[in-house]
Amino acid sequence: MVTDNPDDTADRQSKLVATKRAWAREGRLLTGAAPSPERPRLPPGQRLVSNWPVLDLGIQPDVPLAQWALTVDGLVDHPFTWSWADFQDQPAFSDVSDIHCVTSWSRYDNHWQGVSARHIVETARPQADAAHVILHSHDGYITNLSLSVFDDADVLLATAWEGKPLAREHGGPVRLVVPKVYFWKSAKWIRRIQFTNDDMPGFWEVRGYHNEGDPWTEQRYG
Ligand SMILES: Nc1nc2c(c(=O)[nH]1)N[C@H]1C(S)=C(S)[C@@H](COP(=O)(O)O)O[C@H]1N2
Ligand SMILES: [Mo]
Repeated sequence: MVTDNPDDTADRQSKLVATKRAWAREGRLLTGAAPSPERPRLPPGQRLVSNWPVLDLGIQPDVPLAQWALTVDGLVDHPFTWSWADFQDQPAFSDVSDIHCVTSWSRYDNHWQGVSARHIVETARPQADAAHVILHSHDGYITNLSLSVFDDADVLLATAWEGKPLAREHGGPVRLVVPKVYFWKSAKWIRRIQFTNDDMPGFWEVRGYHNEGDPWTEQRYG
């Protein structure tokens, strides 16, 4: 793994983390609006952007395809590790979905290509007691989802966005995309998908952010 400017990175990272923890303490951006019966496309407190901001801890790992691997393990009948070539052999999946980031920007109509989460689930075959999915990334980032949120028709491991290979700054070669929850749950530079019985709150979830992160009920902090 190659890291850009490690000195800057540590500094930026601690400032960003301090700011985002303060937002959580203050309940910043919460509208307190009553949930509307029919779900609007734009969740409460969000604003639409047309660019695509980059948000991470300042470490953007360089993962050469020759070294790239994805491990799927934990409470599954069929744990496996795929090389990049193995990943390319999986059924292709594409979808169009919206991004909602907890820092209040949303971006509509992102065209994704990759491998569906449902294909991962079908291949790995989670055991009856598997209830959570823990996502591990090359920058040390961890986030968690309930299995039912991961196992949804619009969730994928994305390798391309708008027809082009996913840029490194956005999590390339492969990132998770989970459209129905805030974007911090969409792990960039993913390397391991672990199925568990016990939940394991991740980087932001232990720093004041909500465990589930539903944008329509403003599960920003918790
Ligand atoms: N590995 C990893 N994944 C991550 C993050 C990170 O720091 N590391 N940041 C999360 C956050 S807070 C957001 S909003 C989105 C941002 O993705 P983008 O930079 O492609 O917009 O990635 C999420 N996934
Ligand atoms: Mo975020």
